[in-house]
Amino acid sequence: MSVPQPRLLEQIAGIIGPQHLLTAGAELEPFLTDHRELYHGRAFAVAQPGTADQVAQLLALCNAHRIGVVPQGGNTGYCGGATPDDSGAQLLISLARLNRIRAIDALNYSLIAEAGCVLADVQRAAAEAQRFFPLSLGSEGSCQIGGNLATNAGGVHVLRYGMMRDLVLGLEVALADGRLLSSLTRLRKDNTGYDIKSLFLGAEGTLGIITAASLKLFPSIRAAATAFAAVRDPRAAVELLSRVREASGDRVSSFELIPRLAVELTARHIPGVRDPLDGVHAWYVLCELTSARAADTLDAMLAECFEQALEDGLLEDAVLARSERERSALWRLRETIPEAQRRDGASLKHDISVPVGAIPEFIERAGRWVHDNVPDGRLIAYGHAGDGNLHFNINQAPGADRAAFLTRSETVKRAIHDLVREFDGSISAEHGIGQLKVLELERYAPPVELELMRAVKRALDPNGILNPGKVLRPLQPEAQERSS
Ligand code: FAD
Ligand code: 2HG
Ligand code: ZN
Repeated sequence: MSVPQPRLLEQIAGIIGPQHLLTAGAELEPFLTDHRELYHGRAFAVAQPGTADQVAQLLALCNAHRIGVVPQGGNTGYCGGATPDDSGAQLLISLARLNRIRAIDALNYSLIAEAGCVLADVQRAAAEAQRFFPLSLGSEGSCQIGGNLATNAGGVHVLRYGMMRDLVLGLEVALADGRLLSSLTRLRKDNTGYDIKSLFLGAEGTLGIITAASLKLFPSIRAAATAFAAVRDPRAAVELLSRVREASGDRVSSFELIPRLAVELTARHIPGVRDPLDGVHAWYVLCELTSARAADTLDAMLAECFEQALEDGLLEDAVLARSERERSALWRLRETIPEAQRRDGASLKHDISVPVGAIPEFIERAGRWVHDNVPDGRLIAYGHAGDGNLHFNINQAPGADRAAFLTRSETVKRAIHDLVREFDGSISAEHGIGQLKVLELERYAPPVELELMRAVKRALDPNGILNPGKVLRPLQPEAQERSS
């Protein structure tokens, strides 16, 4: 830091107002640990700007003094991307005060939201305008649009509507040097040169700080059919997905795979959750069809498809939600799996994807490896099967020693990720890289892709002030790197 701290703090306070600058230890604490409690960092202050211009001015100041900044949204990320390092030399910038919906254009099916808007508030604003914003995650009550954009979040509607990246029309971004990129276009067609906005999506705050976004909306959902079904095995689940897609004219919006253990853990640890089916089954799916047409008979469509699947031996049992209450009970089971896992003990998590059709073989081979090599762990492979995305998690078995179990994490990760590579899959399907997977990215990304990522980082953040050490290791000065 090339400027004495008191002077710097004065300058920051001058930009955002002293009441929005936190410096006392206790005030900072909630910002310094990630949601999973994997990381704890330090920061010399937390700045809470209230406008995009203030964010840009903060960056100009930090760039001039070579001060690292860490953007933070709802702090629900899974990879430690929003947690500062332990130097105490970084400034954490919380986007929470940038929380206005700036505009809704119902005819254009779009809205403009500031980065600090909570996802659930954006969904609500869309609904009030008789429109639908489809991004949906278990953390939607606290994660923010800026965090969703910066991690390119996925969730339970990707199969139908795509990831966050697919829902963006334009962005406003504060750049490292203090310029504000103002590209909040509402256009659906615009082929004027490089798609610059896409650089910031999934960049986890390493290329710029997103201050607002122009987002796509869709027709409101007016009919839904939700079923919880016991399937013979993951192969049957994948076959069922393809049948339901065909039979429903592609109205499947969610298709989540759930193993028996996840049902048991949620029923045990989460108040109000119960097993929706009689009998014990090894695998289940939560399948939802939706339509914008109130007259669509989705229940009948799903029931017919399931009857055939029962006859063909793909399904063992199924229940259809008959009311909104039953529907949310099924979703509660699914959405509380991470919490149930946490309450049950330590877990080793792998957010992986493979082509949808390869899911059964992946589970078979990786599951066999876990069975043979992790005697103190229990596999809970679940998640967004419709997108080929599994949360291939392993929980500590009852009675197992937590510390001893956790020492396995490197070996297990290597085996799972090597297998993912064999399947042409991804070692981070939807949670990003953060600080958790920097070395994994280096290991598995194609070398040319890594070179291009470093070149982009250098071009947009030559002084390396933006979220240093996240996604990529801090870059060496160019000349040094070439000669090394
Ligand atoms: P943070 O955690 O605050 O930040 C995440 C990253 O984005 C950090 O690198 C941070 O520096 C950067 N960042 C934040 N705001 C900005 C900004 N304005 N500009 C630039 N960079 C910024 N994720 C999924 O993809 N799918 C799921 O289904 C899913 N389910 C979840 C369920 C639960 C119960 C929980 C706790 C988390 C879940 N997540 C899921 C992970 C998490 O909610 C998402 O990654 C979410 O998008 C993070 O948003 P956030 O606002 O909390 O971001
Ligand atoms: C989900 O789909 C989240 O519930 C969390 O992405 C996954 O905890 C996990 O592994
Ligand atoms: Zn997920």
